[in-house]
Amino acid sequence: SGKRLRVLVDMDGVLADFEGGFLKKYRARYPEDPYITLDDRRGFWVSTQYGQLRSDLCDKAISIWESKDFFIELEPLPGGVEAVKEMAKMDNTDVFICTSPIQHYKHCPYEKYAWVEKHFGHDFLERVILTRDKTVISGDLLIDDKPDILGVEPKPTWEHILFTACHNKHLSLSPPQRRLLSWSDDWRAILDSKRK
Ligand code: UMP
Repeated sequence: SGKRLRVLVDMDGVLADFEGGFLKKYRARYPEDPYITLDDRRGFWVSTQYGQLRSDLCDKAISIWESKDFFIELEPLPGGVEAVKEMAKMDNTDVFICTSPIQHYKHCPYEKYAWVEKHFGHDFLERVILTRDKTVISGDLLIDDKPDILGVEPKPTWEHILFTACHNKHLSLSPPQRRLLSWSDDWRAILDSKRK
């Protein structure tokens, strides 16, 4: 059809290595405290699992991503920037980076824009959507590592494609939910499946 496809791509855990960046800085700042290896991560909320490990570790975990330079210094996940740049050049395709900033707004929103500028270029700032509620954003696809994406809109327009991450890799999906295993996986086929 002649209709354009709109793809929403999450940032943390999909384009930027939030989990790896967190663990590295947590261990550097709190070298005497226990930590959770990426292999042992379960559940979307890092702070919840650290709080279960030891109650004081919830606030220590939060202190890491509330710190200046946490978000800007995140490494890109393999193939993500290249895939999104390629997507953005495809015919009849509109791509947006759709990400939820933390409520501690001193550094995070600024650094998210700066990260996009650094890795995608200034023009891509037009493609950034910061929202705490992705259900009110319309699109055909939302590629996101969070298993449950809820908000005020009970029937979002997008199909959620679960991007595999350390914290969600053991989850069994209820059909017809689909996964993208990594950016080496066939993301083009997922886009094509929505163009029909
Ligand atoms: N985040 C937390 N607590 C956690 C893990 C992540 O507040 O335990 C933050 C980091 C990101 C946001 O800014 O949540 C996740 O945003 P999305 O990936 O859903 O866009």
